[in-house]
Amino acid sequence: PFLENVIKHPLFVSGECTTRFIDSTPELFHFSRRRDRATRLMRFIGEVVVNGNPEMKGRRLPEVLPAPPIVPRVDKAAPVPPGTRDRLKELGAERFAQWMKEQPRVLLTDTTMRDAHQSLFATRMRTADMLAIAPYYARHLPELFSLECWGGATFDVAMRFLKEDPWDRLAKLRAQVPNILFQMLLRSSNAVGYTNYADNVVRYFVAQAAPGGIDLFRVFDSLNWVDNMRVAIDAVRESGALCEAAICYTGDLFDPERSKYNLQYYVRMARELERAGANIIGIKDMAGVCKPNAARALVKALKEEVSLPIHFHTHDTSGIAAASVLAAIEAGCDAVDGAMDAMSGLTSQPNLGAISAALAGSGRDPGVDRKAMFAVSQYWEGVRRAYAPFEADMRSGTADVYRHEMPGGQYTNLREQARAMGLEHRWSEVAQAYADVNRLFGDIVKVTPTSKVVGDMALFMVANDLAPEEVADPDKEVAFPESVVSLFKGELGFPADGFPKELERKVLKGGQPLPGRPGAFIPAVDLDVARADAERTIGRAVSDQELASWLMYPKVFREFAEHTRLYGDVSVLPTPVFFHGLADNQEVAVDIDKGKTLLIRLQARAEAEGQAKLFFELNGQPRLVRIDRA
Ligand code: 3PY
Ligand code: ZN
Repeated sequence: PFLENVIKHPLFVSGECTTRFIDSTPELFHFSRRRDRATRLMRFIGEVVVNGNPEMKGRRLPEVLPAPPIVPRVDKAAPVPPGTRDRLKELGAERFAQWMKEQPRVLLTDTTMRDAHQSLFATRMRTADMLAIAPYYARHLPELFSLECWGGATFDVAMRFLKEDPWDRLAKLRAQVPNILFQMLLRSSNAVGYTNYADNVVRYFVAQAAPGGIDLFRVFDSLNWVDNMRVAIDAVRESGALCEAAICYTGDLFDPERSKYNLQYYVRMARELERAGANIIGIKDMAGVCKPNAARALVKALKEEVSLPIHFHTHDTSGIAAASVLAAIEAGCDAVDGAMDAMSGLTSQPNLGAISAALAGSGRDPGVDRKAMFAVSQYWEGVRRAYAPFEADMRSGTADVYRHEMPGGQYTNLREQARAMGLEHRWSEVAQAYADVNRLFGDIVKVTPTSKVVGDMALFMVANDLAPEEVADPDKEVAFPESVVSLFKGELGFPADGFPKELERKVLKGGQPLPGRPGAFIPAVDLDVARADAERTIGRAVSDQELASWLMYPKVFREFAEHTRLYGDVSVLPTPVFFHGLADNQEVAVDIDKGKTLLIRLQARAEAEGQAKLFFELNGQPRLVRIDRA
C-alpha cells in the first residue's frame, strides 16, 4: 500500500519528484497511519469480544441487541438557517439578554445531550449518538433557544468511562450545529469537578470552553454562596459568552417549618447575582421539588425584583414537573428547560414536546417545529434503548423526591455507587439516610458536589448500619468519610448560616474550619509546570484543552490518554460495538475521518493457551488479532 501511494502520487506520476520526495511528502504515510488506527480499533473490539467492556461488568445485558436508531433524513447540503447563536454574535451578551425579555414566545432549551442522559442513564451517552442527529437539529430546530450539551458530569464520564475526549465532542458538535446556542453547566469554583480548584484553574477552564464552542454558561454554587461564584462569573463575562447565574432551589417555599429557603432568600440571591454581572438568572431546581405554586410565586417575584431574563430548570422525578414549567411560563418566565419526549420524564427534565404542544395557539407558543421535535424524539428513543443496562429500575414518577430531595442528575449515579458497594437492594434505606443526612447537616443545598457528600454519608450510614442519632451523638465514635470532613472544613464553601456547630466539632475533632472562601487559600497553579508534568506523564505534547482536562482530573486524563495510545479514538465506534463488540460474521463500517471508512468484520475465532485469536477482515483483507484472556 505504501508503494501504491507512491506510484499514484501526482508528483511521482508527473516525474517531478526528487530524492527528497518521500521525506517531503507526508501524505504517503497516511495509509500506514490509517492502518495503525485500524489495528488499534480492532484490538479494542477484540478486547471487548473476548473480555467484555469493563463498563458492562455486572449489568443485565440484552439478549438481543436493540435495532439501531433511525436518523431522520436531512439534506446536509442545505444551508443552515440562522439561530440564537447568530443573534448572540450580532447583539453581544447584554443586548441578547434584553432580546430574550422582549420575546412574547417562551424560549426552549433542550437538555437531551447533557442533563437528560446524566439523569436517566448515568451520563453514558456517547458522542457518536449525538453527532448523528446534530445536522438535523441545525436545519430543522433553529428556533430552539439552546442545546445543553456539555459540562456537569459529562466531562468526567466522557474520559473515565466512555474513553472519549470531551473537547473533541464539543468541537465536533459545534461543527455540525453552528447556529444554536450551546449551553454548559459549570459548578463555579468546582468547574466540572467535585472539588474546589484554584481560581486561575477555573479561569483557564472557562477560557478554553468559550472558544471551544460554549456560548452560555449556567453557573451555580453548590451552597448558593455568591462569593464562591464570582471568579466563574467574571471569567464567563470576560470570554464574551452569556453568563447565566443560577440560584439552586431547595426545600419548599410554602412550608412554614422550613422558612430558611423563602422568597426573600431567593430574591436576595438573585439581586446579588445581578450585581455580580449575570446576564440571565437561572432557577436551578436540580431535584425537581419546585412545586407549581412555588414556581409561579418565585418567577413572579424574580420578574418584579430583578431586570434580567429568567430561565427555569427542573426535573420530573415527582411526575408533575411540567405543571411547574407551565406555571413558571404563566408567571412570565423567559426560558425553560425540557428534554425531547423520549429522553424526558422520571429523573430527567419534563417533556419538551408536550410542553410545546400545551402552548400551541397561546401567546407564548415557543414557535419550534413540533414535527421536527417528534422526529428527533423518535431518534432519541432508538438511542436510549442501547443504554438500557445503565437505567435505574424506575417505572413512574414518585412524590418520594419531596422527602429525599436527591438531584435528578445524581439519582442514577448514586444508585450506581450503591450497586458498586453491594447496597442496591437497600436503596430505599439509602434514600431515607440521604434525607437524614440533610437534616444533620443543617438542611443544606444539595447539588454537585455537596450532594455527593450527602450521598457518601448516606451510603456510609447504610453500609455501617448507623442511625442519625448515633451520628449526632458526641460520645459515639464515627469515622466520617473524607468528603464529609472536607465539607465541614469549608472546602466547598459554607451555607449562609454555617454548619450545625455541634456536628462540626465532632467531624473536625476540634479543628477549625477555613476562615473564608476556599479559593482564597488555594495557591495559583503554575500552568507551565502543570503542562510539563502532564506531558511527562503521558509522554507527548498536550493541547491547551487537554491541559484543562489534566488540571481537573489528572488520573482520569492519564488513563484516558493511555487508552487512546493503545486503542485509538474509540468514540468513532457505533455504540453497540463499543459496549458489546462484534458477533461472529458481523461487520461494522467505521468512519474514521471525513470520507474514510473502515469495514471491519469478525470472521472467526480460535482459542490457544490463555489467548484468543480473532480473525478479522479489514476492508476485505484478512487480519489476525491476538487477545490475552483477562
Ligand atoms: C451537575 O452538577 O452535574 C448537575 O447536574 C447538578 O444538578
Ligand atoms: Zn438538572
